[in-house]
Amino acid sequence: TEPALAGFTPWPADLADRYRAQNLWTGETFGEVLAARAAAAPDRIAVLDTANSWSYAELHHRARSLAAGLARLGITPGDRVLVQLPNRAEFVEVIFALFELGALPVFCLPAHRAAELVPIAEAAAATAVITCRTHQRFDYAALAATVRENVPSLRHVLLVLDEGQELPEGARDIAEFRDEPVELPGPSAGDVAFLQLSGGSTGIPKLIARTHDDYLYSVRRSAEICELDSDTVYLATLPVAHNFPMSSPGILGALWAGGAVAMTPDPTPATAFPLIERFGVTITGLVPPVARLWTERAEAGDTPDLSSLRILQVGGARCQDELARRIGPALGVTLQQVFGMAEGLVCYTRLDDPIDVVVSTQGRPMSEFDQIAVVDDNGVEVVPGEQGNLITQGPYTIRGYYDNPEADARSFTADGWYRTGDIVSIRPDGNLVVAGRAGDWVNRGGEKVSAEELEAHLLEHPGIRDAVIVGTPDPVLGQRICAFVQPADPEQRPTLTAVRKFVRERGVAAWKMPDAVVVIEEFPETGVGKTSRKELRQLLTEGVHGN
Ligand code: J2J
Repeated sequence: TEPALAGFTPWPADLADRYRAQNLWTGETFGEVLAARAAAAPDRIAVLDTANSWSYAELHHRARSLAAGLARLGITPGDRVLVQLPNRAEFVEVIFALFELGALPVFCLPAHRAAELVPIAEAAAATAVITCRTHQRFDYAALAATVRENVPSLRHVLLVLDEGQELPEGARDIAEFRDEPVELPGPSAGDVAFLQLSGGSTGIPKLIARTHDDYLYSVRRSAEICELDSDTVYLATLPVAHNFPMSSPGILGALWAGGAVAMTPDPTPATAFPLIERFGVTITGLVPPVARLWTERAEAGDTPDLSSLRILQVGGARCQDELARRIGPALGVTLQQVFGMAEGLVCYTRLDDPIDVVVSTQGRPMSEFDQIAVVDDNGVEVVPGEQGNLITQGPYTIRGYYDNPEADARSFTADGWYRTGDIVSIRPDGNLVVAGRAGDWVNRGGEKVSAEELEAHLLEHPGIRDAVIVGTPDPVLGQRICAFVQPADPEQRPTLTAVRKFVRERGVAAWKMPDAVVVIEEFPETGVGKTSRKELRQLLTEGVHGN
């Protein structure tokens, strides 16, 4: 059966047949997986947050009950529903209710505002939004109302309310829709399960349609690689709607394995460390800036008991070797690097890899059916080991964005490979090293400087805690090199002269010397906690100047 959703680009039939024949695509849906786990171990804990502890039976009942209520409200299979919730138990209830019903969650981040949500809702032609009343003093209900005013297809605003919170006019409380469960036809495994958002999009948002079949395969394979089982407690530390904490192996991997999902409302050590102790967390995933915070906190000593934590994953942006070396010893964990993308391909270092692989590479594809190639700007494969553009296809990598032919023309080759936009090299042992984004090069008068490479040098400076390199316009050179640095000690601000001297003494080519150093206390972040180069460039155009 072919998926019915218009705007979805299916896999070529021969490949789809092969993925089914090899039992990569098993024909199961997320709703069926939850039903099976609830039948096998009804009393086992499925979801934990600071306010709730739900068994598999309870989660399953809640999902079926809310699915019935949403159907009564008029939400139908195939409808798109924006879900904008912080890390809390109801997130899991809501997405499984939508899966039961065959409606498609559109995974928005708590950091998104109207400028992001309106185009997303339009591109998805969403009919409803499910969000909370407030979180960290931001009024999400008001934001949802704004989105509804601007997007004609959007009819319903549904809110998860806390004790004592009032329902604003025009919105409904999801508690009113926890009906008696009913039999629903439900989706089939080849159907699109949800829409995920592409990382760096400008203009029309790039929506990523993933099917139950393809996504479940990636979740299952990820859970195997991370050795999850029913004793697993996965802590969702990053915003849970992001593809990494969702599926690599994330909350869905933990549930697939019959383990528990725990939620932290924010990723700071002050909040997350006590929750690790309280819930007995065994695995979590972080972006590098958060991993740095955790490592520094642990190195300082006197933390809650973190001994249950066995695996710490780092991904989403390049983890510098310098930080990677410190994580395992500081936190008493096995480090795993994860290089993935919402479009599909996910690479992992394996738990038994030698330390050199874990510290210096971003791992290798999770599946033997993933195909990867490194090509030059003309699409010709580079000499093995050389850097180039990573392209990929496989059993869980999309063949096109949702209803976006323009983006497809840029991001996919004629024969359907996804152009990741990442510059990588593949080592003889098969592990990938990410050198940067195709765009993260400063082109200084024709001399190209990898931002990542220069950042790695700056991080070796004892006075620098973290560093981000961006190119800034220059009338003569085209671009010049600006180094944003966070000082290790706020009283000791590194100067341009000192930084240049340091880099030069490390034996780095003269044309890679920073032209400016800007000291700032905090880096602006994208919704998921990655440092935002875009906003740093914006800061420069707004007149922040270096020395
Ligand atoms: C360098 N760059 C990385 C890494 C992602 C697991 C993990 C991460 C994501 C994710 C994900 C990187 N080193 N370790 O979806 O399932 C950059 C690359 C990539 C882009 C994708 C998952 N890990 N990146 O980050 O869709 O540039 O997915 O193409 O948000 O992040 O971003 P996103």
